[in-house]
Amino acid sequence: MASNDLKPLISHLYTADPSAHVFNGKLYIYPSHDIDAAIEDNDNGDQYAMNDYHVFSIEEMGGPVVDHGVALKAEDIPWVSKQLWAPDAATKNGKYYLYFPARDHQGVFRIGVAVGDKPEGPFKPNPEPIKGSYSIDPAAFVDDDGQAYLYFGGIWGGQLQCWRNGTYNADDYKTMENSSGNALLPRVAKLTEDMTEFDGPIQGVVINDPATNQPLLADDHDRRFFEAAWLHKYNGKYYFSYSTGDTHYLCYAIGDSPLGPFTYAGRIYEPVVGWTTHHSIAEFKGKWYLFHHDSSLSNGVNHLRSVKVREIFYDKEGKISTAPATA
Ligand code: FUB
Repeated sequence: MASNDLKPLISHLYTADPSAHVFNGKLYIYPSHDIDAAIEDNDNGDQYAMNDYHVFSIEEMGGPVVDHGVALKAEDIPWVSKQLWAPDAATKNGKYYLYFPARDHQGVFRIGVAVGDKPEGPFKPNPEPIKGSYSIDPAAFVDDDGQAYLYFGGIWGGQLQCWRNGTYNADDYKTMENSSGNALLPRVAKLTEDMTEFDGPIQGVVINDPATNQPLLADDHDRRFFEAAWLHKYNGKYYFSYSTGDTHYLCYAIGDSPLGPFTYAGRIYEPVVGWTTHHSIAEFKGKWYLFHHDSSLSNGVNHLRSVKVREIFYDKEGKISTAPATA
């Protein structure tokens, strides 16, 4: 189990799935806003019944966390029926973009985008989801050359298994994930210059086993992708990190291109209190941080989570550790 001694960053609300970015020298956190809708836990994730987003900011690590209030709510998004799950944000062309997954009126998860003039919002949602989008957990990455990418996907309740062939097949929901062969791949697509549509095809994000240089297998539950994609860049390399879901690890893989392939590189974090684990990684004022959540504040209620942060470190080979290198 990961250390649970960290204090939640936010304790007046339940928050989860923190996506952290530095905009204009300030650290912003875009989390899910957990609520108790009195729905019993199931593998479909119905208990995660969130219906708005708050944005938070921090001037100095360890200093006060400012809640900027509601930045977007479900009732203002025409295509959404329910479940505003893990969001992310990006900036380009002087605008700020909030990417979010939710179920449409047919119960299918799609990814929407909302646009604002300030990092904290408010954000105005586009009336339709991103064309061709599906599943959950969008994570945006803008490379140094200005090209933006959106990573996404989540199996089980996140419905990625319904999109094996690029079109929605509701019957595939019950298989939850591949039972043999290669693991289901997270997805990535380039974003258009205006950041609101996919530019080109959706591609699978290949995570290779370093021992075989072949994709990770479906039965490798300790290492295969489940949900919570995140992409960051360190020393010219691309780090793709994610949750292994039912084995509750945060893992990462390293590659030479934002489109992959990536090579599995290890675990960042051990299981926390609560079923889900979901994170982001950001550099702020010269230090690197892992933002994540656990359910310790709610005494273990899976859908009532709290965002936490801890510093992380890289060794000489670029491997990530939660402890400083000793030599
Ligand atoms: O918060 C709802 C879902 O739980 C997220 O989309 C997943 O990543 C998991 O944290």
